[in-house]
Amino acid sequence: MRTGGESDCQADSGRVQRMDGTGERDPRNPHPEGKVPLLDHNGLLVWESSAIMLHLADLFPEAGMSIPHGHPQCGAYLSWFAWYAGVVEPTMAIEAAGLDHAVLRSTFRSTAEVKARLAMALADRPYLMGDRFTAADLLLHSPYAFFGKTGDPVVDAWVDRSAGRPAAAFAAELDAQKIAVRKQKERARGRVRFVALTFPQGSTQVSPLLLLSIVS
Ligand SMILES: N[C@@H](CCC(=O)N[C@@H](CS)C(=O)NCC(=O)O)C(=O)O
Repeated sequence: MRTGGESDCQADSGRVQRMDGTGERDPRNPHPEGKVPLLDHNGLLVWESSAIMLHLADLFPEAGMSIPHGHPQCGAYLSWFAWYAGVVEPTMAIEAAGLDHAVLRSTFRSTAEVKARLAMALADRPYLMGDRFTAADLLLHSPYAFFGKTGDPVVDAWVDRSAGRPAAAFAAELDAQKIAVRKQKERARGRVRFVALTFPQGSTQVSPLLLLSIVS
């Protein structure tokens, strides 16, 4: 893992528009919708947490975070990423908005069904893909590490396992440092950070574990 110094990965901060109307789109942010996270890999832009994680996990196979094509588990591995974007985030947003409609329930299901699905997947294994922590765990556990656990003992134990890794502490420390620097520089109201990871030309030495800092 690279922790700074000669690191060839750069995490940039900036402003985003908040849900409550405060904040503003940052003209320096190349995300097509002005959102975060965004990965800039030698000019290749990748947006959406799922796509960013898949890309980085594939880019650094030596980190052991991905399941390659052709592997018997690659179908499940890929599906968890799409399920996060297509089911987990929408159900959380629908619940937060207090909405209930047959179309929404049928299309996305509910946060309770998401929790039950995770509990079923984790009933006989410590991580989604078995004994090994992968980028699927990194992505899927993140909302619960950030917004609060589920109350289901199996799922919550997995959240603790996933959030308790040294890389999570590293990412939290990185975040804390960046927030401290930002607070010193900029005290204007309604300004929050965006984080874009930038890989200079030809870089190969960046750990995908840094990703936690941009999803949390
Ligand atoms: N599904 C997207 C969600 C991205 C997203 O909504 N990010 C929020 C911050 S958590 C944001 O950038 N909000 C600013 C805005 O909506 O303009 C992902 O996983 O990348």
